[in-house]
Amino acid sequence: MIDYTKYLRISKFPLIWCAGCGNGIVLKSILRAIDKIGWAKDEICMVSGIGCSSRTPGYVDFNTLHTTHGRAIAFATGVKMAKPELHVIVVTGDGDATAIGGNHYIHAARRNIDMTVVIFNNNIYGMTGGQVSPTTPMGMKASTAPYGSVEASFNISGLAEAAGASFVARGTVYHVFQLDKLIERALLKRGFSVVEVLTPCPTAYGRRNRMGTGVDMIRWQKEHTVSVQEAGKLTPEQLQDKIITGVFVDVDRPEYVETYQKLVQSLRERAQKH
Ligand SMILES: Cc1ncc(C[n+]2csc(CCOP(=O)(O)OP(=O)(O)O)c2C)c(N)n1
Ligand code: SF4
Repeated sequence: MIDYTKYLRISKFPLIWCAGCGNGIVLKSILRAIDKIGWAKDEICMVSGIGCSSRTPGYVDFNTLHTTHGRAIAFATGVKMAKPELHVIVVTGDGDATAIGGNHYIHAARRNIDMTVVIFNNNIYGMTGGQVSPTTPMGMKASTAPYGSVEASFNISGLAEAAGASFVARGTVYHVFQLDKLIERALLKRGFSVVEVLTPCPTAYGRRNRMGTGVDMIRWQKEHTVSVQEAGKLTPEQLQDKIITGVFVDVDRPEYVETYQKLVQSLRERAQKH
């Protein structure tokens, strides 16, 4: 059994997350994956933007950066370029990563820079009280959509896949054993890896949409998700109200820092010859 306290900044507790919030489940899943891999704390840099989920680096005893809203991947890119030996992990919300930070998200995937982005997708802006986010499903309520959102929502895993990420997976806090494995695989993948985690926000999303307690919302995940393997056997009608989980992409592509360093090296050698 893992000793979580080894990885936590106990002085920062109690944490700010509401009762029934799924963020703590994701945090523990990340810690179990790191513990299994066996990385030393100082080999890791965890970066976040702003949001409830983005408070995560405050609670862990790695090298950590709590940056500005939407800019976690941009800061993480700088860290990885300056210190390629670090294992860079970004923890971010659906709003942070795909609204204000959407541009950084797609271009980091396109570059295939070696980092892992764990997106806590609670379908809402939790920290600021429940504004609509790019993943709020159409028809669901938010403080800025009191009659239901009229916008189509993003498939944020699909977006990373289309943009060129090396590893893309979606899990839930209900399927926690699967989540541990998805995060472990993403951390070990060389290149840009994404794990989208569906996690309940009972306070800003569930309450407004009458989804019950955090436990009810986790039960909802159990009933409304199917694995990629199962999905292949279902008709479009059967899939209509289902969210697909599992690994969508696991490919090897040239990694950005390595490609950049090779270029620098070849230019240095050329300069020495002349
Ligand atoms: C430039 C800027 N714009 C807006 C904000 C306000 N703000 C802080 S967190 C946040 C939304 C966070 O939502 P999300 O990323 O989904 O994370 P969650 O809180 O749901 O985990 C916003 C709009 C800010 N801090 N900075
Ligand atoms: S507002 Fe939502 S996301 Fe934020 S801590 Fe509370 S339950 Fe979690």
